[in-house]
Amino acid sequence: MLTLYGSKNSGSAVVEAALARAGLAYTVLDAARWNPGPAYDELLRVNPLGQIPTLLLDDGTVLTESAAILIHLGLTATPGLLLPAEASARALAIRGLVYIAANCYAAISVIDYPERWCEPCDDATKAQIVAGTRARLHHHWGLFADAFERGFNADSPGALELLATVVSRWSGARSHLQAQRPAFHAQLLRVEQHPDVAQVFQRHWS
Ligand SMILES: N[C@@H](CCC(=O)N[C@@H](CS)C(=O)NCC(=O)O)C(=O)O
Repeated sequence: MLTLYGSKNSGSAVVEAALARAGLAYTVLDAARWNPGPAYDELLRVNPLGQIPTLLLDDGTVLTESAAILIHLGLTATPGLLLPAEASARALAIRGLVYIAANCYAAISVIDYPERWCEPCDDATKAQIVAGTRARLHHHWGLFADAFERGFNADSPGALELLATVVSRWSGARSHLQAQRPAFHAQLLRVEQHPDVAQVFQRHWS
């Protein structure tokens, strides 16, 4: 049985959605930095960064980093389900997963914890970091839409569609996309409605 360290309304939603889509059994251990206690202590033991999603495989292997987790699930699930079977399309999907992790999810981490990125750090500096990172995040999403919209498959979502759907919910990215890239924004809404994942997303976001 796979164990997912996660929390409502967090990035663990994407791994739950991928597991649901692949029909893989898992249990969730409710753990997060903002919810200190024994479960968070256990998360810190397996992932010293204390970040979710963290996935514990059957053999005890610890997987962190949402893109790595999704690529692993894509390689082990039914071929073609979470990662495209065709090599060029798969390469593009892997590029997109790493793009989101490196350019969008990482920006969210700066916005959530600006004090980690300045020394010394006063409130004005933190506010400047947050404002600049948020603007850059929105720019990154616009470029993502331009590069990936054509191959985006909202009606049969794989790892890339699921990660884009979850990470774009944060820091005003959806409003930005709705205004600047409305067709791509509509695709994200369609992914949320897919019957394999709709319940997972409702549980996280209701
Ligand atoms: N690079 C990680 C980032 C994960 C991450 O930042 N998760 C957030 C929750 S959505 C978290 O646990 N933050 C707590 C922290 O950074 O201390 C990934 O791609 O999975």
